[in-house]
Amino acid sequence: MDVSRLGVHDSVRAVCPPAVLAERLRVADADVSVVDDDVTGVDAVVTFGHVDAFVGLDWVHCIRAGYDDFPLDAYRDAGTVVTNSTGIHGTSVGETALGLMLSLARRLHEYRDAQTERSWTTPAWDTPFTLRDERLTVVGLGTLGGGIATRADAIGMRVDGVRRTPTRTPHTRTVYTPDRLHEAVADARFVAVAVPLTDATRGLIDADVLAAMRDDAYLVNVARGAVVDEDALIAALDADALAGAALDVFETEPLPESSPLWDLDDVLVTPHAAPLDRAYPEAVARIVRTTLRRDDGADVVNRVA
Ligand code: NDP
Ligand code: 7N6
Repeated sequence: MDVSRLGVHDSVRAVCPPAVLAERLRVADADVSVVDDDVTGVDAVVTFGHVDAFVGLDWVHCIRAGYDDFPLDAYRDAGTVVTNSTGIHGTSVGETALGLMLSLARRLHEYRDAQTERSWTTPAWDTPFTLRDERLTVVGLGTLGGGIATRADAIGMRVDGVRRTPTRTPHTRTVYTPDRLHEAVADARFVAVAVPLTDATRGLIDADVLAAMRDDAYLVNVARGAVVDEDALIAALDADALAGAALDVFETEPLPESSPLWDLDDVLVTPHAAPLDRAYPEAVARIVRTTLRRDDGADVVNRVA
């Protein structure tokens, strides 16, 4: 890609200081600067979020895997190439999801809560369990789902998955297509959601899917809040039709102070932080540098528009 002036948009501060990412990109053959919403001085931007002024630039690189809030048709109409950062979150989100499942099974969150009260408290004898041999269904088996499946398999969980392409992926036993979602979740102790937010996945985990899950099952959502019907989830938790949940993403972010999710014992709330990692800027920079070096007309990496 022939880019001589590359902007790093302020919004990347959601994962690292913009200057840090700019520094990583300076090794590329382009003039790199940190920019706000005024992008008149650059040909391309590396950004966390969409800004209308980006439409019409040569290239916009999103430092996230999810680009559901980017108006792709507008970018296409303007001839702006858009790329994303899928491929870099398998280890970080995989480890976070495993950590959340371990906390729920081994009751680690309870111990930390008790510690803040200086209270030496053990749980009811029959609440802790081990993840070994427990069933996990991962909905979406790409970078995130693969990262979760790999780590769950490594500690002896029995991993199934759901994706549109009906082929098995490493570390999974059975792969279901979305039309068999109810069957896929029915026996799982954990259901981990790792699909992109699209028209097909909005509200995918609805009241019916939650009802198809075991009463002692936990929902883990590291994808996008709107993939899960949050009211239906809260109702299922209130009715003890689910054991709990670990949620990194929400329909409204930050999660409003009034949300009942904050107060539920077996709900772990993390602030859309599952992939945070000091290595994040370098991982993004590797993708961007690869595309910057392409002058052979080959497809740019991770192109979504
Ligand atoms: P990938 O493109 O690598 O994987 C997406 C997977 O979802 C593929 O296995 C795809 O398989 C499957 N899929 C797509 N549509 C459906 C559907 N309708 N039903 C079932 N499966 C489906 O994306 P990533 O793993 O990199 O990221 C996934 C999403 O996770 C991102 O779009 C983003 O929204 C979110 N994310 C959240 C993070 C966080 O901070 N919590 C961090 C990173 C990502 P197939 O094509 O065969 O269906
Ligand atoms: C960074 C989150 C993604 O889609 O939502 C994530 O990649 C990024 C804090």
